[in-house]
Amino acid sequence: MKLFGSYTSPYVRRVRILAMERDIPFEMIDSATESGQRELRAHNPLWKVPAAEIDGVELWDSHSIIQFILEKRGYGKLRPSPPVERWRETNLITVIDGALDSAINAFYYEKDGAKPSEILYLNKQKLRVKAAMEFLSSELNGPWFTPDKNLGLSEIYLYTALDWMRFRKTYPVSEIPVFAEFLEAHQLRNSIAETSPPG
Ligand SMILES: N[C@@H](CCC(=O)N[C@@H](CS)C(=O)NCC(=O)O)C(=O)O
Repeated sequence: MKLFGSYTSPYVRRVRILAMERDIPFEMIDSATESGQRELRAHNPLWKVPAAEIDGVELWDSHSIIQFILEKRGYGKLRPSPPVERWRETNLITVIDGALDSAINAFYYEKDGAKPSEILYLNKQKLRVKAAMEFLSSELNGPWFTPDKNLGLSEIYLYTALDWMRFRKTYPVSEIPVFAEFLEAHQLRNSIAETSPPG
């Protein structure tokens, strides 16, 4: 697999983790470099990462890439979506993605000097992150979302979102015991430790 992405993106990291878990070798095209960004734009009309080329197929979203890998390779030792609670996991993933989209959006606007006190929509983005994270913390049972106590997609997505928020200081993850415990419980797993954001 050819994977276009940055080493800091939480969306890219979920794909890197899954690829490692399912033994899929991949070549990273670093979109943070000028040439990598040029290549990304030539492959993906949205200019977003991750994008991938696998078996001659071009894919432009972490969900599509992950579903493609799971269809080809199965879940292996990962926890498949629970049949009974399948829609609950779908909703958890929607909330994780929504929180991340808003947190990333707010992060870049604030980096460019925007102030939440002056831009109502920026303030709403930050409040949405807070509401989503509170919901997610209430859905956890220790470091797991399901009684299975095995790593599944929702746990991988939450881990990568929390670690990005901690890294970019966009949400006080370490001050929330349930999230701090969650990160600590999973941090030593190979695929997680080896994909940590740099620095
Ligand atoms: N829904 C997409 C979201 C991807 C996304 O937002 N990626 C960010 C990086 S973390 C991006 O490429 N942003 C570039 C931009 O907005 O200009 C996915 O799941 O892959």
